[in-house]
Amino acid sequence: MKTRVTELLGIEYPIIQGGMAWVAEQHLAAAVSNAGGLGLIGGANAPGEVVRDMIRKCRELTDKPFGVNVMLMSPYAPDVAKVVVEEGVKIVTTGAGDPAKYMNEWKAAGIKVIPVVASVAHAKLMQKAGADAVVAEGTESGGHIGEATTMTLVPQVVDAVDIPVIAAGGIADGRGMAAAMMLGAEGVQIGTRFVASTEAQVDEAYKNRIVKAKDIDSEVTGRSHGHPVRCLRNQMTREYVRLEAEGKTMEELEYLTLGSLRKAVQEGDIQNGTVMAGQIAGMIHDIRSCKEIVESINSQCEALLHKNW
Ligand code: TUI
Repeated sequence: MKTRVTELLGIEYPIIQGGMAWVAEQHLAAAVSNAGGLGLIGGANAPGEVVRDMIRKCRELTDKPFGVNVMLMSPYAPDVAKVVVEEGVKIVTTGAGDPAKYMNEWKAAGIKVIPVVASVAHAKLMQKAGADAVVAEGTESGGHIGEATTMTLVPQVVDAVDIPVIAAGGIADGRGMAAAMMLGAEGVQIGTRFVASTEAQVDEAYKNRIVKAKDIDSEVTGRSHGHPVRCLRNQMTREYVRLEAEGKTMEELEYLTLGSLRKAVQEGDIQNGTVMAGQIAGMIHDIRSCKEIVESINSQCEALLHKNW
């Protein structure tokens, strides 16, 4: 399947791995890139030097293209923005904010810049600022989310910009990918399905929580604070949502979320930790290699798009 996204990124399949905090490190990124998709290293809240180290280690694991996601709410975002230039990274995606102030420096360095957007207005701004493509991320996604669904956001962004659109949120198999392509997307970004992969350096308890998740297990914390985060329901989210309804502020509830993603990803504490995952977790029933995931999604998608209805 050739699209402007495969051409732009020099990849075989238009499948991009999400730049997930604490999850998207060099082993996962290299595995997705080696499978013919685009692996991403997630800068998340890590200092620039930690990201530099992950980039160098990823180069040892793959000679295929890979990228870095710069999480713009991070206090280290300005450092990470410099590190990607110094390390000669060719592809950068951004999340959780507006990357406009880095755009000129990145473009001058020959970096392909792909901001993640959650609205048409932001997509248009990004095109004007020189973005090479955008990821239109629906509210089905795990982690920090916007309001619009993938089904409604993708076609509206496709109509609003000329650059290629990559769909994200709620996609974990070839059916979801085919649907996204029918909405006008030229590629997909996938997160949760890659967490439940053999190569993800994530505690088995976290992976198994995704495998066991049901359709209604998804919860959003922080809506009333203007910082909605989607994860799987557990003891922590129940407590958070209860206290949030009582009017507790984000600062008052920080004791529940400080370091909580690391707790879940690295220690496997899926009751007190934050188990970020998208709404599609309920459809994921097994842990598979990145190669199997990428190839099965692509082949199922191609078969569906060629079907004579
Ligand atoms: O960034 C994400 N997802 C994330 S970041 C993250 S790290 C984190 N950890 C704990 C609490 C909060 C965050 C976990 N998941 N997705 C991309 C994304 N970007 N979704 C929505 C947006 C977005 C939202 C508002 C992009 C831009 C924006 O406003 C634009 C502006 O003008 O500021």
